[in-house]
Parts: sequence; C-alpha cells; structure tokens
Amino acid sequence: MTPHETFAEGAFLLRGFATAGAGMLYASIDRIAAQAPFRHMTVPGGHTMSVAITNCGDVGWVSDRKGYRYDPLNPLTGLPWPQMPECFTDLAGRAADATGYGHFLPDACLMNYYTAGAGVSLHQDKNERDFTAPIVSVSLGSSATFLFGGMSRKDTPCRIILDHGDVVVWGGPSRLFFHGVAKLKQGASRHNLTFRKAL
Ligand code: MD6
Ligand code: FE
Repeated sequence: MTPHETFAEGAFLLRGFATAGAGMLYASIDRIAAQAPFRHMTVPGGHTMSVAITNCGDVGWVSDRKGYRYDPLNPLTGLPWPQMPECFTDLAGRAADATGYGHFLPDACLMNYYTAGAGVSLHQDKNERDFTAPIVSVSLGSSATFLFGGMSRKDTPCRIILDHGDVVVWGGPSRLFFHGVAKLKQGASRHNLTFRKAL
C-alpha cells in the first residue's frame, strides 16, 4: 500500500501519486481537448460555470438549463466523447487499489480546467448510478484549496491543499459528502481529472 493520509471516513489523499506520469497525462489532456474543447457550461440557474470542462470516456458529465446528467455525446460537437486513454484508466485503477477500493474501472472522466478566479461551490457528486464505486481525482498544475464538508451543505468544510500530482480517492461513507474548490489566485492554473463509474 502507498502511504496515504485520510481526511474523512473512506476519503484518502495520495500525495504525489501522479507526479511521475504527469507528462503523459498532459499530452493526453491536450489530445482530448483538441477533439472536445474545454468550455464553460451553463447551470440550471442560468449562470455560467467559472471552471472550463470537457470529458473523455463512454459518457461525459454535462450541464445546461435543464439540469446535470451524463451524456454519451458531446453537446458541442454532437460526437461521442474521446476514448479514455490507457494512462488515465491505469492511474485511476492503481489509486483505487492502493487505498483498498480494489478493482476500479471508470467509464467517465470529467476534466476540469481552472484559471485565476475559477472555483467550484459546495456540491455533491450524485449523478452517478452506482455510489458503491469510489471517485478518483487527480490534480495537476497550480495548487488549490479543496473544501470538504459532510452530508449537509451546512457542515463546516475542512480545507485541504491539493498540489500538482496529488490524487484523492474517495467513496464509502463519504461518497456523497459536500465538497468544492476555492477560487484560484492570480496567475494560477490547474487541471483536475475526476474518474467515476457513472453507468
Ligand atoms: C476539483 N473536484 O478538484 C473538483 N468531486 O477540481 C471535485 O469536485 C471532486 O475532486 C468528487 C470527487 C473528487 C473530486
Ligand atoms: Fe465533485
């Protein structure tokens, strides 16, 4: 087992777990973004998300005025999302294995791109069908403050700094806990890959 910190029941932080493979991850991100560009999606309330997103895998997470869902097609192009590269599935599987979640084969990867001022307000990840599978989250680039609360939006979140190469694996009792990302500072830019079993 890789040494790891735990910050809630079922939630683990693997510091630097993705650092060695970061070059390959970035090359894949560029290739995917060339086919399925990062874009700012609209949320049901009508606001535009400050974080730019795209996806790869069998389905992608999308948002519009009607709500949030997983869609096999990219609404921007009408095409299926790019295939999930092997270096992505390999990393996600190894991280889940290292934290005791055993075999994990994600079918969706939500790719977030943050620049200065971008963040994600407290939310639950609950559009997936199967909450028994964990979520694996990979941070690349500038550091960000991850906010991690509890089952209620009102639970005061703890603050965790996620640095380049850090991987968070989370599931079980904390699978539906509220979480978010504080707005990035001037000059910062960060990629985040979140791997899910959505179907
Ligand atoms: C981010 N991550 O770190 C946003 N959700 O940029 C998430 O919203 C997230 O990191 C579920 C599980 C892990 C995560
Ligand atoms: Fe999330």
